[in-house]
Amino acid sequence: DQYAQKSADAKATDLRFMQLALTLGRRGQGRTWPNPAVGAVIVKDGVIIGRGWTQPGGRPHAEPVALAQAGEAARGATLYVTLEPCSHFGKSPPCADAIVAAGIARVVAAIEDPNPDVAGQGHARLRAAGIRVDLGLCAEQAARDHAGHFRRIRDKRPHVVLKLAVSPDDRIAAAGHKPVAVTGEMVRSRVHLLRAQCDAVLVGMGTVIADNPELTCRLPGMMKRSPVRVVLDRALRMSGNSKLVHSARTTPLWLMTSSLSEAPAAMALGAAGAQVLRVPVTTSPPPGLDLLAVLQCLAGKGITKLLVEGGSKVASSFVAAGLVDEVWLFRGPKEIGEGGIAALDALPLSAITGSPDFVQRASEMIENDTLTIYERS
Ligand code: AOF
Ligand code: ZN
Repeated sequence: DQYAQKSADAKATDLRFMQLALTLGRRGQGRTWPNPAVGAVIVKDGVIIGRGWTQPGGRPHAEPVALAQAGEAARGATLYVTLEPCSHFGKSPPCADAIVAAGIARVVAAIEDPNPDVAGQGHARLRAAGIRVDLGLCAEQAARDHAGHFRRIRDKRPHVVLKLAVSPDDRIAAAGHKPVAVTGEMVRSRVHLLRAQCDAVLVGMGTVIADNPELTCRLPGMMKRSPVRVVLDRALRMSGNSKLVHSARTTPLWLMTSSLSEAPAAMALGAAGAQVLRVPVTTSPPPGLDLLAVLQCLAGKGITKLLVEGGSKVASSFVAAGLVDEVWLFRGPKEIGEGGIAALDALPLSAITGSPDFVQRASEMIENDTLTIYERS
C-alpha cells in the first residue's frame, strides 16, 4: 500500500506528530465521557498550525478545535488524529465535513471509530472528497487510550480498572479492618491522578463504613477533575453524615442499590444530592448486586472508564465475575502479618498475578513501593 512505501524519514515525522496528538488527547481523559478523549494536530510544511483535544463534556470534538486554530492555513495541510473523524450528525455536525471544508489534503488516523454511526464512514467521506487517508499509525496505543469508548460501544459496559495496594504478604489492612499505611505518599498522588483519568470510581459499602472516604481527586489545580463516585450499597445503608454525601452537591454520588431497598431512605439521600440507581441482585449466593447489571447501568449513563477501589470483597467479586480489564497493583515494603485482610478476600492474589487471563504490561518503582500494571490478555 501507499503508506508502506513511504521513506523512513516521512514515517518518523508522522510518528512524532501522532504521538503529540495522543498526548494532547490524554488531556481530556476523565472529563469527556460519554465521548472518547481524542487528540488532533494539524501540520503544514513541517510546522504545527493547529492543536486540539476533545473538550470537557465531550464537545467540541478535537478536530474543529484544531481547525479553528489553523484557520485558512489548513488548506493543503495534514491532520493527525487519534480516532477516525466522525461522519454522523450527533450533538455536533460531522468532523469529516469540517475537515473537507477546511481543505485538508491528508489525514493520518490512528484507529477506526467502533461507534456504528461512524465505523469507517468518516474515512470513506474523507476519501470521497479526494483526501488521502492513512490509517493505523500508533493503533495499539490509541486502542489503549480509547479503551473505555471501545468497551462501552462494543460490550455496553465501561473499561474496568482495579486498583490494589497490598503488603508483601498480600494484605490490604490489619485485623478487624484497621487501616494501615501500605504504600507511601508518592503512591497516594499517583492514585489521585489515576482517579482523575477515570470517569468514575467505585467502592463497596464496607469500605465507606470502615474508612469514610471522600474519593475526590485532591491534586493541586485539579479539583475540578473528580470522577463520579459510585457506591455498591445493596441495602441502602449510606449515612447522611458521610463525607461522600456531604460532598454530593459538588461531586456526583451515585448509589447502586437493590430494587428492594427502602423508598424513604432513597428519598432522604436523593434530597441530599445523591442519585439512587436500582439494579437487580444475583440469584445465586452470596447475596449481592449483579455486577454486570451495575456496569451496564453505568455505561448507559455514559461512563466509559471505571476505577474499582475496594474493598477486598468488591475486588474479588469483580475478578471472579471476569469483569476486570486492567489491574494497577501497588505493593509496599512492610508485612501486615497474621489476621490481616487478604487483598482479594477468599481468592489468592495469584488469581491475577498468576492467571493466564492477565499479562503484565509495565512495572516501576515509586519510592519504596512498586507498581505493576496487568492487562486482560
Ligand atoms: C470525533 N472527534 O473528538 C470525538 C469523537 O454526540 P456527538 O455528536 O458529540 O458524537 C459523539 C461520538 O463522536 C462518540 O460516540 C464517538 O463515536 C465520536 N467521538 N469523534 O470525530 C472527537 N470525541
Ligand atoms: Zn467529530
